[in-house]
Amino acid sequence: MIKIWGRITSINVRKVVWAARELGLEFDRIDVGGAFGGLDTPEYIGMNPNSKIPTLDDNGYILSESNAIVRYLSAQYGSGSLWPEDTRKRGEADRWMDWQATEFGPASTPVFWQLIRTPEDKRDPKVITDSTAACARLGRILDHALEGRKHIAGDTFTMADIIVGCVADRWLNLPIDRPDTPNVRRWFDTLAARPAAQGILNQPLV
Ligand SMILES: N[C@@H](CCC(=O)N[C@@H](CS)C(=O)NCC(=O)O)C(=O)O
Repeated sequence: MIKIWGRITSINVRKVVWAARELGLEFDRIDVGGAFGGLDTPEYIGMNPNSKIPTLDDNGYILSESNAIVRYLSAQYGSGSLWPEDTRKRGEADRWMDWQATEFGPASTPVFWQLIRTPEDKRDPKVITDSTAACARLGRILDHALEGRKHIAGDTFTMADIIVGCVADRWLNLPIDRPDTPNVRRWFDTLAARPAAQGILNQPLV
């Protein structure tokens, strides 16, 4: 049995649940983190030393770090679909997954926290402005990459669309100014229409 630990409101848990659904895997998701708590127990820290979500348990194989989990599930259960067999196509998918983890994810977190998780009277306008501008720059980069491309790593849907799609979801649904990015919008709308993405994309931000 596959178990996924983490509340579904987490962007990083959503990546893993979406990937598992795309792969047609049966799994149990256990609510921990946020108001559910449960991340500080010795048992949980034994699985995830950072006390974060998500954590995967695939029949006793324990893995943390959302992008690593999506890579593992894709390689293990989705060779030739989520996991590109062609090494150059996989390189392309990998680079956008790393770009999410090191660029767009960190750039979008401050404005997300300010507008969604910080009371209005405690917000810092400069943090909001700077983070919004950083996201706009990265959104334009993504838009340029998607010019003439159906998906992030080429013509077919791969693990990279899940990872970048989750951060694009956050960006497109935040109440902030955004540049016009028609390629991002066209690509994102195809992701949001996928059966496995229902309840994952275009959900209320909390
Ligand atoms: N690099 C980690 C980051 C994990 C992370 O920051 N998770 C957040 C939720 S998105 C968390 O555990 N927050 C504490 C909580 O939900 O209680 C990953 O990608 O898995």
